[in-house]
Amino acid sequence: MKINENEITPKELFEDRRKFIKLGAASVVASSTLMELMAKENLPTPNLTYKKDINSEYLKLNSFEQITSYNNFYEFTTSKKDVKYMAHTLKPNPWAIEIDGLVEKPFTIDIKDLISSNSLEERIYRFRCVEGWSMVVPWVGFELAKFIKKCKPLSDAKYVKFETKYDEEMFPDQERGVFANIKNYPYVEGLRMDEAMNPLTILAVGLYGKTLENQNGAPIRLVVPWKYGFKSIKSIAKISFVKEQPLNTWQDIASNEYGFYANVNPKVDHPRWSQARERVLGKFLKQDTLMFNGYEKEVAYMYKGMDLRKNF
Ligand SMILES: Nc1nc2c(c(=O)[nH]1)N[C@H]1C(S)=C(S)[C@@H](COP(=O)(O)O)O[C@H]1N2
Ligand SMILES: [Mo]
Repeated sequence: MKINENEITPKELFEDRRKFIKLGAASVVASSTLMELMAKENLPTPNLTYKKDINSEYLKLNSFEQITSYNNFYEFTTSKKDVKYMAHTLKPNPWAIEIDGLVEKPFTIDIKDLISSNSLEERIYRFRCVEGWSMVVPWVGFELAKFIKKCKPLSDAKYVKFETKYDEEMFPDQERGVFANIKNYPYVEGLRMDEAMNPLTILAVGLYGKTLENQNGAPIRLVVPWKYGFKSIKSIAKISFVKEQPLNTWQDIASNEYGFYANVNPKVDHPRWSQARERVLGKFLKQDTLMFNGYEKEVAYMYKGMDLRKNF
């Protein structure tokens, strides 16, 4: 699969796929290259146009199958394996996103317009859940900072608050509330303005070149790679610019266990388990968890002088 261009379109990829399907049929010996090409056939058909990530760290990607089959999305169920079978009730199109709070002028934008008004790029990031598992995901999206500039926040906007859509037909647990933990739907998350403006923070609309599957937070979700996964709120319907630090869903549930910052930190354990190591999806052995999930160089300056044990 030779793609030299920086810009790749679904059409180019598709034609490339056809080429090696032909190669496969003509080939008698299953060479390792051929096996690799065939493994790549498990990829979804891409439908987004985006700039590729050069993957300068040579991170090994988790498969599309892994990323889309093991999910935390409590609006459906607490069973990570079942989310994908339940998520069909989510209807991500049309989908309005409301911008309000401390901005020059509140507005609403549909996901289609939001996507077409931003050039998309791939971001290959480590993703670490507070529960101790992790993966590497090729997200497709755009920098939140670029969108924030268009929102024209006022100078007293110190935090950005995100909310998942509230719709009992789409999200069965919002109505039933049987999965105990979350009583106060919708799911809420927040970032300090500098964290929201950090170039690593993205709004993701796809992965592996395809629009997000429902189970991964269609049609748009936050991705903050140096923080535990629960900060990366899914299926966002509202973004508010606020003065005070928002109370996020997991703080609301157990503030002694989940803080506002939730920066990945191998030295600060969860009260009930160690955070020193993690299991990458699909791997048997655990590996060391990295400070700020491996993004220390890019983000540590924002927390200088802060006690990371208190501000967990
Ligand atoms: N709305 C909403 N967003 C959410 C969650 C959720 O339950 N509801 N779970 C969080 C947690 S704990 C994790 S680890 C990630 C999981 O993302 P993934 O399923 O795409 O891997 O989503 C986060 N965003
Ligand atoms: Mo998580």
